[in-house]
Amino acid sequence: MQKKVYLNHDGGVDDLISLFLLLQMEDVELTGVGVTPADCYLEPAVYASRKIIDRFGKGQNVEVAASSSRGKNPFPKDWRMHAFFVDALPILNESGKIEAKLAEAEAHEHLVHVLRKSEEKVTLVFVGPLTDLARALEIAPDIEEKIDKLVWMGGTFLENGNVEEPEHDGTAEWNAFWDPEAVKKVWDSAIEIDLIALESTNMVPLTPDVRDRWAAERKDIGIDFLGQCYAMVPPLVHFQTNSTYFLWDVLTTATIGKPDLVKKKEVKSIVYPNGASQGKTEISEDGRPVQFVYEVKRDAFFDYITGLARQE
Ligand code: AGV
Ligand code: CA
Repeated sequence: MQKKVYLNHDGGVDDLISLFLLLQMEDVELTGVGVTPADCYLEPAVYASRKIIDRFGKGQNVEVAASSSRGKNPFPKDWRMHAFFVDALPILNESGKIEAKLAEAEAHEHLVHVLRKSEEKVTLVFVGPLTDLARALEIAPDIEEKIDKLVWMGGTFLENGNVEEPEHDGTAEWNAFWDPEAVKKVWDSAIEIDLIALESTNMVPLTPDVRDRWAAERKDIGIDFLGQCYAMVPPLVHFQTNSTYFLWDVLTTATIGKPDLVKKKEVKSIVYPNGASQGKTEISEDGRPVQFVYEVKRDAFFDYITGLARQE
């Protein structure tokens, strides 16, 4: 039987690749996609999503819903531009038309509709901020029982997160920082959470050897798509900077198709909803349980996503 999955992403390169890879997983039924204008601009991210479904969805019928959510702390513009680059790739524009449907509802309402009409429980994959889930829970608390679990790329228990912004102490991860109150709202629910935090994503940086491998196999159209997308973002070469790219969301998505790529353990965690540490997640006895991913089989992960991408 296929596992039902709903994806909410925020239009980065690894977000759009996550959509592409979910569409390739045979044991996954993708029930819908929401797009949050956090680490992207909304319009190109929605277009790119619909074009990826058309080009690589093998006829699957998946609706895309645009989010009306706005975060407290906006992402840097340079990063948000990536969605324009992916949307403009010739491979996504060859047909000259878009068939995948744009939902009439806003993304948080769309999520409610999809969950309410599903007979089975649905796994939520959020690879951006949690705003749409928090808003969905607000207007429809009944959806909680339809959620199998939430698999979220976000947070960290490390001393340093990846936010480098004025008025912040640097302890948060960006998806949590964009809307810390949404994280709090979700933390206060009873939803089971798999947390793919920076501890594990730090183990899968984009490196030149990975790019070389995709370049060597570029004759395959799916691998070429990976290579083209990851040509837009800076790899880890000599040292890590604030812009260095990791496969954050792709690791998160890969745990859906191949859970044994990672190791998890239960920890209890709280989140700081405001102040200089806003968005910081912390291990605390007073916290709620999360299944924390702390280790990745790095080579097996890259083999898995490369194999999934291959079209022939
Ligand atoms: O914090 C990681 C999240 C992931 O969902 N995003 C990127 C991934 O899609 C924000 C982010 C942190 N550092 C970045 C980010 C960077 N250097 N470039 C682009 N986005
Ligand atoms: Ca993201």
